[in-house]
Amino acid sequence: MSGQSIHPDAKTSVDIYRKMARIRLNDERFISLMKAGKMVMPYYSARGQEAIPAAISVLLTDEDYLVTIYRGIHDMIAKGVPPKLIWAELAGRSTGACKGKGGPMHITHPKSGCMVTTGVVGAGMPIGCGLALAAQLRGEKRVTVSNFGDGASNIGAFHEALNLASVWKLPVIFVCQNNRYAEHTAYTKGTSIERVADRAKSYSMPGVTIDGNDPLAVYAAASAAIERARAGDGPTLIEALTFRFNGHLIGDDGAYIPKAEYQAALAADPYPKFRRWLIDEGHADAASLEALEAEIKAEVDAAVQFAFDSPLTPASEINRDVFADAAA
Ligand SMILES: Cc1ncc(C[n+]2csc(CCOP(=O)(O)OP(=O)(O)O)c2C)c(N)n1
Ligand SMILES: [Mg+2]
Repeated sequence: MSGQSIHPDAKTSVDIYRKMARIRLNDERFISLMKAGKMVMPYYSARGQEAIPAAISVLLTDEDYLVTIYRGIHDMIAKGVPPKLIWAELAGRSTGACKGKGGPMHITHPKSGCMVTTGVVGAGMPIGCGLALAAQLRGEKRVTVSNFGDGASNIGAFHEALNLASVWKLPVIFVCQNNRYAEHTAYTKGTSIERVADRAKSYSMPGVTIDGNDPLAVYAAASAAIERARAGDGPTLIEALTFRFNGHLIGDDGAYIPKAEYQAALAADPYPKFRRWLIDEGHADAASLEALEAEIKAEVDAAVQFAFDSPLTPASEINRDVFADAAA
């Protein structure tokens, strides 16, 4: 783990790990039920990227806003969207976060601050600016964390959003989860600049590149960015280097990724590494982490049960929540 100046204390470190475990165990169950034919959906696994939202979200409250993308269930779980509402949403049940009408790519849950999930690459960043502007105009202290991928940093909306956020000093943290691929295109084949974070210079804001697999590095960078946003000093761009372990979406065998690169990325798995660090630092012992994981497994079991015990969303719901004047 890197030697950063702002460290999470022992309790916060275990909280980060708990969030990482919750992300991982839910992700593994989604995939196993898909492979068993019990869930049918486009699923963009973020396994491998879990340290990023886990370490950021311990610094946020429910009042703070989250914007994320189709590969964003890890962001939602970390922010506090109850997994049972996510499971029911993915299974198309009326008890889901969006009554089963959003599916895996369009979940919102304002209660926990999860405001937008978009499948349109880059589209979330201007919306993040809007949320941040609303908070600024109301004189609220809340910040907006807007997540996106490396590919999205080549979309016009990224540049427009960063420019506006800087001009208006909006309380927003742009988090580029750079997993080295955009669909099947390697970073260097689609991006002209070596580091996404260097683009921050064009928009007069701090830009940092960090190891997104190191929760301590993420925590330190996010602390500084959140503090700056809350103080009214404006936005920050964080580029968190990471890797997605399960291809673009389930069914993608990753054949376009050089084998050595894949192996090295798997060897840098943030999950066992952080687990080892917690034990080495004396923040937890193996038995307590096993108990924590058993607790989360039981939580996943209950969420799966809740989803499959819930009624499918009826066709009569189709127009409700779509138009402001939809019939009750
Ligand atoms: C505006 C737009 N263009 C293209 C697509 C097709 N598309 C879906 S995902 C994706 C790759 C995005 O990669 P990145 O931003 O790195 O995010 P990642 O999937 O790696 O998390 C593309 C091009 C889209 N959904 N929206
Ligand atoms: Mg990517």
